[in-house]
Amino acid sequence: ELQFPDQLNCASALLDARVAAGEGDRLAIQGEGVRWTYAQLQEQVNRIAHELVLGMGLVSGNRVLLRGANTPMLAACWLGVVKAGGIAVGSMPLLRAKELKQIIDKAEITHALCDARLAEELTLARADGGAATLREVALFHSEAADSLEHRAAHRSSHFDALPTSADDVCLMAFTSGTTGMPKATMHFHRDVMAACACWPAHVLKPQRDDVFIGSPPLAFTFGLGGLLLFPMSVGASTVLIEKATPDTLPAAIERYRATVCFTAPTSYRAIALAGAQGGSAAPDLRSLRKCVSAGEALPAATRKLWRERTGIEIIDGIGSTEMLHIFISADEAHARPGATGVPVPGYQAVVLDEEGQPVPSGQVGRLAVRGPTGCKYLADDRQRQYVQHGWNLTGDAYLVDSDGQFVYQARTDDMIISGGYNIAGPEVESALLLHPAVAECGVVGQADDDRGQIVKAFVVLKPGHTGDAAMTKALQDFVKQTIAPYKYPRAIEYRDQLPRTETGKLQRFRLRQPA
Ligand code: 3UK
Repeated sequence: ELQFPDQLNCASALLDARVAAGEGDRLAIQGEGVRWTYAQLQEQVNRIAHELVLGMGLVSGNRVLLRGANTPMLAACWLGVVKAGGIAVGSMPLLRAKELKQIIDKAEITHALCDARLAEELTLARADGGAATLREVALFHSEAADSLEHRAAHRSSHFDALPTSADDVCLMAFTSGTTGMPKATMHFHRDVMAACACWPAHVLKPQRDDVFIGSPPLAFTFGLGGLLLFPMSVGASTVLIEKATPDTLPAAIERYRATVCFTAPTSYRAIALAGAQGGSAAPDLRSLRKCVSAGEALPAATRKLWRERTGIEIIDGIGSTEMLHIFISADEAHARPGATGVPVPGYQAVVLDEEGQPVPSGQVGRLAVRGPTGCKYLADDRQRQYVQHGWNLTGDAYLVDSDGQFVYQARTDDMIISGGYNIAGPEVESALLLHPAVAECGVVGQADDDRGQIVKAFVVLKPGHTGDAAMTKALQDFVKQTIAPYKYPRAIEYRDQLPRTETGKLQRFRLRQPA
């Protein structure tokens, strides 16, 4: 049972505690042209907190929009907002004015800290009196005299954290919202500390000398935990780079001698495949010690490719914005290809049928979890569907196998029902990815008069292969030999690339729409 004091400010508990423990000289954050120790980070955070309170009139509980690609400055803003008693509301860098306006209205945002290079969409969101709750905006990464850096530089580097209570909200994270309006999930100061005390402590087991790196935006809780909160919780350091794509991440790992990497399954696959072609020119990834995958299911073929490229067994984990971070996972020693793992200590998980009763092992049902973090939507009717009897009902279909391993099937609304069979698209994808000609693929159900739905695969081929009838036949035969034959894709369409979110998730709803 995790115990926290009634008065708790997580930014202070993570940052000030390090400096107080005499670790101020240790490296905390690196980025393009930036290398801050914990003491330097604390100074910057304190100046920003002061500017928020004294210059921008922030009071406890105000919601502050954070907008920027991953940089040390964005991280300092997150900590400054929370230390000042505000609520940090992240936003994905690619969001447009319309989406920003929705977030500002929904979360009743009063203040914004925004990277000057991304200011345009925010300005557009405020045009014609839009986003009216937003009163104060400060821009950073700008030379202007009124930039956040300049304003903060005049403020004191000492700031006592607001004495927030453990169950004050400190973070509002928006779900990606593939259907309907984005939902805002709320998390308390205690949730942040609980997330640091569960999965990292029991599964990742980072060390003080680790150098974290990766691609997920800080606006995505996978990135916020993996690239900011978890390294701080052990006094390790983190590297925040703006564009961590499969093209740039390997070179950054080499340059910063990173030891712990967080990214999505497709990114591991793309890096491994490029490395296989690059020969001796491929970046040196030997500094890596631990690699974490989340966001979507990790195909067995990707796990294997990565092991061949780096010798590292990927740590898979399922987490969600609602639960804050990872709740089912397996460390390197317990990793099993095709399975996500077992509940992280502190969490319980069960697989339920339509009536909410646990299903026998081996049967597919809806995954329900509970633990020290959980779902609390901001003003949303979907709350009572998501949380029932204390259990968080995820939208994921899972089964538990005879070893007690949780095996991902599909999003419950992505299950393909074809000729009376339930078919999980990701299983067909995993089979296709084992074929040497396939670079990437996505499998969805396509309406069909005869069968209700048929399995349709969208395939990106590796260079040097052609998507012709012979290839289609070869891929179909391959799937029939790899998994139960009835699951084979009756239709295959070739694409140059697949639609993905900023977090690396395949956008299946876009594959389902006619081109
Ligand atoms: C899917 C996975 C299979 C699953 C997230 C780690 O992805 C995160 O949060 P989101 O709210 O999406 C949650 C949904 O994504 N998913 C995530 N990880 C896995 N499916 N295997 C996995 N390992 O459908 C889940 O319901 O965007 C992940 C930490 C924090 C996060 N927010």
